[in-house]
Amino acid sequence: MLISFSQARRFVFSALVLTASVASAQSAAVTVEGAWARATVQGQRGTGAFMNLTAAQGTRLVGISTPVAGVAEVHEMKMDGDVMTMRAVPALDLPAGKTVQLKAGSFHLMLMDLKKPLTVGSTLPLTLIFRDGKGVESQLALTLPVRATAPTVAASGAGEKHDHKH
Ligand SMILES: [Cu+2]
Repeated sequence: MLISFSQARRFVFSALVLTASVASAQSAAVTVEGAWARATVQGQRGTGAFMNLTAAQGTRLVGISTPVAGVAEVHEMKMDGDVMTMRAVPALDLPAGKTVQLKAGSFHLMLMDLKKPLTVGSTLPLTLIFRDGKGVESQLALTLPVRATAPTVAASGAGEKHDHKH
């Protein structure tokens, strides 16, 4: 009787600790602005997602996940001579207070092996995974609008030129 009571207490206590640590991860949070994913055209299996991220405290974006894509990666795109190339990066630094733009032609989120077409006007769930300087991971769940082009406020004219097929 006594043992089960103390076990129950311990369970409640650890549940409280867990809740508190999640809350502090969220308050150390990253502000997301202008998030969107690019709609696919027929036959297209990969696309990009874009947003502006501002971390209150320095952290790193170490991964993304979404149920709509078999593979979801943080990508970097840059010119290699005359050729635009992109590659997965293991982590993207988000310095404290500095807005990092994920946009076409630069860093972006790459969704590949899509399980269904992304149609304009729909939404998709996407989770950002961060790891702070102490190695503590936190997640931020987003719902991204699917659009044909970048929101005009994002002023990302390069988006129209970027072909995201792999
Ligand atoms: Cu890419």
